Amino acid sequence: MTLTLITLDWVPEFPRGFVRDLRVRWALEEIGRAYQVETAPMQPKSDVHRAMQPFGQVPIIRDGDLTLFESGAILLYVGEGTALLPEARRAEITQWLFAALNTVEIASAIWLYKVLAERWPEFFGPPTGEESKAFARQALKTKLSELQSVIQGHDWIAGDFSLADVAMVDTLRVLAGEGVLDDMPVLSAYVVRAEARPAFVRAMADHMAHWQAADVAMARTA
Ligand SMILES: N[C@@H](CCC(=O)N[C@@H](CS)C(=O)NCC(=O)O)C(=O)O
Repeated sequence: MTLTLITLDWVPEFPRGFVRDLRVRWALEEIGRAYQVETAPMQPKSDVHRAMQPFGQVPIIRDGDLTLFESGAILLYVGEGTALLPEARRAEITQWLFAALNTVEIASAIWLYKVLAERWPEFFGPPTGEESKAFARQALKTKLSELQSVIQGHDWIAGDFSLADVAMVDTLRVLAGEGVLDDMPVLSAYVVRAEARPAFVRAMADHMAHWQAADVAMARTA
């Protein structure tokens, strides 16, 4: 069955060569898997696009009945059972995949957005100052309201409570603490619901006890 890769119908010059469909194309080339390409409009985002990717982004793949977004999840999926994801090294490869996307790409994005804002303020907002902070906050709020639409009417993000909720809620908690979710009742309730889980309560108690013990140990050596 031919896999379908969905990318944008158009982007300006500057991201060409770096749009994340590239990493999916690359993996598919490595494993010799044929694919066809479809496009989703860059602007305005279509309902069909958002039904596949709630943030209106790419890449997305369709493989039979399955539609999948997030480049990391797609790489894991297409790598399954191939030389790109040998079973013996699955955990290690997953670790480095997350390191790429969550550690290196986050640091890269923090820097890159400042550079891009200097070059193209019309796309990325002013590079510094309060206006820049307001622009970043607005971009974040857009993502959060898209996420809110996904969670609306559900307790958890993907069926029953799962690792996806552990990761998503722990990412949202810092924003809740900063008041960013104050006007987002669905996300606020999602965080509250998750934090009420006995496992979360136990984990948090142990987490805080650990830091308390560290303070005591440090005070002893001071
Ligand atoms: N974490 C996502 C990021 C996706 C992403 O940022 N996609 C960009 C292209 S590389 C996009 O679709 N931008 C258009 C938009 O945000 O409107 C992934 O890895 O798939």
